[in-house]
Amino acid sequence: MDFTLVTGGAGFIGSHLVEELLARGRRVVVIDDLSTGKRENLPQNQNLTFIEGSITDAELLKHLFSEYRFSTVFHLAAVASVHRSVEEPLYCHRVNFDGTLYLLEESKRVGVKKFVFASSAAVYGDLPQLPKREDMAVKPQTPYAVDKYASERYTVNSFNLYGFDATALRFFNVYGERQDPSSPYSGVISIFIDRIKRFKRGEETTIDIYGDGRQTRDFVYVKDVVGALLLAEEGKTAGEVYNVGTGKETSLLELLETLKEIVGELPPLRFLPPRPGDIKRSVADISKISSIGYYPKFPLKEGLKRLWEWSVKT
Ligand code: NAD
Ligand code: UD2
Repeated sequence: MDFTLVTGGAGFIGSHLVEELLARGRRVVVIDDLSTGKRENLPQNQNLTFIEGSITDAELLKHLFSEYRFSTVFHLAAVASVHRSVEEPLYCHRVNFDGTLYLLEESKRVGVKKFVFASSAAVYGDLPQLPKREDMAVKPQTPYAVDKYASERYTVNSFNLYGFDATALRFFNVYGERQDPSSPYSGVISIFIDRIKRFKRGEETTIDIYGDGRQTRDFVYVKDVVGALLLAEEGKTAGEVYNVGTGKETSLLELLETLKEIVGELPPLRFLPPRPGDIKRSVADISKISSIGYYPKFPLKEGLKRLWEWSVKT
C-alpha cells in the first residue's frame, strides 16, 4: 500500500488532516520539526509514522522519499507567522520557499501522484477588489506572502512544465481546535477563545480589538479546510490554484456577537489603535473550488460552538 506524506502534520491544520486520513484507513508519514507543532497534536496509531526533522534537510528528504512510496504529498509545513517572516526573512525563506522546492524535486523524482500545497490569502495583499478571485491580481506584501506566492507558482508550474500533478490552495482565516493562541499574532479567534476561558475562570482579562472592530475576514473552520485538501487530492486540479474560505464576510464585532450567543457574558472589550498594515476587508470567492465539489459544512456559529466545547474540556 502507498503512503501519504503530510509535512507540518504536527501543526494546527496538519494534525486535523492526519486525523482524517487515518480515519480513512490511510498510511501516513509526518515530517515536522516541532518548531510550532506538538507531538501530542497527533494520535498514537500504527498507521502513522512520525519523523522529527526539517523540510530544509535535503538529505533527510532524499532518504524519506526513497524509503517510502508516497502517492500524495500534502505540503503544510511552514513558518506560518507573518510577523516572524518580517523579523527573520532569510530563515523563513529557507523553510517557506526552499523547503517547497526540495519537496517538489523529490516528489517529481520518485513519481508522486499528487502534490497539494498550502498557500495563503496573504498573496492578495491589500488590493481593494472583493471578493477575492483566483484570477485577480496579487500583491504579496510580506516575506511570508512573497514566499507563499513563489512556492505556489513553482507548484502549479510543475504541471505545465513537467506534467506533474500539483495544486495550490489559498487558505483564508482558518480557526478551530488546537490553534495556538500564545502569540499576539495568533489567529484572532484562538486569542478571543483563550481570553473568554480565562475570564470564565475568574481571571482579570480583556478582549483587545485593534481598530473599530468593523474589519472583516472570511473565517473558515479547520474541518472544512481538511475537506478542501482531500478534494484537491481527488479532483482534476493539476496546475490550478483554489481559494479555501466560506465566501462569507464577518466583522470582528459580528464575530463577538456570535461568541456571546455561545458563551454568554464576554470579558470587557478594549479598543486599541489599528495594527499597521492591517487589511480592512477580506473574503473569498469560492466558486472555483465549489466546481470540484467543495462546500463549507460548518457555519461560523457551528464551528465556534465546537471550538468552545473543546476548549472548556482542555
Ligand atoms: P502551524 O504553525 O500550526 O503548522 C505548521 C507546522 O509546520 C508546524 O507543526 C511546524 O512545527 C512545522 N514546521 C515549521 N517549520 C518546519 C520545518 N522547517 N520543517 C518541518 N516542519 C516545519 O500552522 P497552521 O496554521 O497549521 O498552518 C499550516 C499551513 O497552512 C502553513 O503552510 C500556513 O502557512 C498555511 N496557512 C494557514 C492559515 C491559517 O489561518 N492558520 C492561513 C493561510 C495559510
Ligand atoms: C491573517 C494571517 C496572516 C496572514 C494574513 C494575510 C493568521 C493568524 N494570520 O492575518 O498570517 O496570512 O491573514 O492577510 O492566520 N485582531 C484583534 N485582536 C486580537 C488579534 C487580532 O483585533 O487580539 C484583529 C487583527 O488586527 C485583524 C483581525 O483581528 O484585523 C484578524 O487578525 P488575524 O491575525 O487573526 O488574521 P489576519 O487576517 O490579520
